[in-house]
Amino acid sequence: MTSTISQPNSLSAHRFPVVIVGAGPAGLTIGNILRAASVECLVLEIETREFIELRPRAGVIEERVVRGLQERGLADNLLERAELHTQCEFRVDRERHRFSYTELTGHHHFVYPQPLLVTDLVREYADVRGGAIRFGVRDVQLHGLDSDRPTVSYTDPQSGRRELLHCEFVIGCDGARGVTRAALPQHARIARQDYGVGWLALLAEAPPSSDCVVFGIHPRGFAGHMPRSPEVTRYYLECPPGDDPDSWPHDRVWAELQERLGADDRPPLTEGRLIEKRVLDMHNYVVEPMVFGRLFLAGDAAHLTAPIAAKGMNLALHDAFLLGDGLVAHLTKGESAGLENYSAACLDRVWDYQEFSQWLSDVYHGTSSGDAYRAGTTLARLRRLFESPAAAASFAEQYLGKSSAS
Ligand code: RFL
Repeated sequence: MTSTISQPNSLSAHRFPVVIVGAGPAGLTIGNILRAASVECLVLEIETREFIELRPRAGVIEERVVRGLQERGLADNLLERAELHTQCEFRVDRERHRFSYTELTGHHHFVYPQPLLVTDLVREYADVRGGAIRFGVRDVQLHGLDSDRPTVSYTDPQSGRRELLHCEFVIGCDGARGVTRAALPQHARIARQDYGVGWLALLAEAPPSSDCVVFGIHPRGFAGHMPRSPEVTRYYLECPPGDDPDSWPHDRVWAELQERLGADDRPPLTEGRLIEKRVLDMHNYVVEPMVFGRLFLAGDAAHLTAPIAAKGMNLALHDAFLLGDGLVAHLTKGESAGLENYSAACLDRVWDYQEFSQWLSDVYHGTSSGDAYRAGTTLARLRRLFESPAAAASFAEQYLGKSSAS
């Protein structure tokens, strides 16, 4: 049960064992795991519920991650509605190279848009499992993280008052632009990698033009085609970092996509209205360790992988499973091994995926780098992928996310 503590200056203070900052896939999954074990927690989110339920982002989810959601009673809608993907395609020099990873491994990808997953998770947390959540909060601040009685304060959007939360654990799930990472001590190690390229991320109101993910490797820049639903397709176009999305009007976008994703034996792409258009600078970071005192980071707050390899949400959910289970074991049974091993257990997989993202970035951006040597080695790497069963098996394992222990 939560309790209210009277405070000077008419501040009301509340007590929750766990305060979670951020209602993305990581924060909501941890909240759901805690509520399933009847642990009280509060989720703080700066946006509205409507906003987070519509924010477009990821789509590709690993089989192992779906199993993790299913084991925690969080995958009913996903299993009913997600599409299964069994292959992807590389287009190089107007030729198509199909890569049937399911044929090679017996495993597949799920495609389920992130807004649908967030909608499922918030409904289950707040409406079914009775979890506490505050939307639209402002100015979240963390205090006393190195003590065993940390507090979190925030401004309530309705009353405009500062609220104070006493807790045992603060869980930082506020993504790449949140505040919890900023609360890290000076000596925290943050390893960074900047690829020096931008991607124009697009959502088109157009049916997919292929039955699978397509990677266009082109001297003018990378292009990607990612089916999201029968009506909506995500596209990517490599562009200079920091480029202005307004310099990419409708006609320019479609001309570039047709050129970079074109294949001699395929009709042109089906065009449609562009409903999202933003430039993402391709960079990564990893915070080590992911725990500081009573602050535990999870998901993009702890590590960012540029959407190059479609791994960010998969990692966020993997963190959430480990941290949610670790918190439940500690708070209900006094077992602390899960929390003590949390950071190390996550970081092995995080670095594995960072390395894959770097490898894939070389493949995607080599021929457009303007460097003849990089272009040559990129094409050699692609030939090896198409011709060598060993290289194909290795790629499939990483692409499906099966290289690390479950
Ligand atoms: P999120 O989803 O960013 O959620 C963080 C939440 O915290 C809130 N917040 C705050 N709340 C309170 N106080 C503050 N001060 C706050 N600051 C922020 C935010 O409003 C938000 O609700 O982080 P989380 O949970 O760690 O989840 C990470 C994933 O969202 C992310 O890794 C993926 O979207 C990455 N990604 C993909 N990952 C995949 O696994 N497969 C994909 O196919 C895939 N495609 C993508 C992607 C990311 C993309 N973009 C936009 C970067 C495609 C794109 C275009």
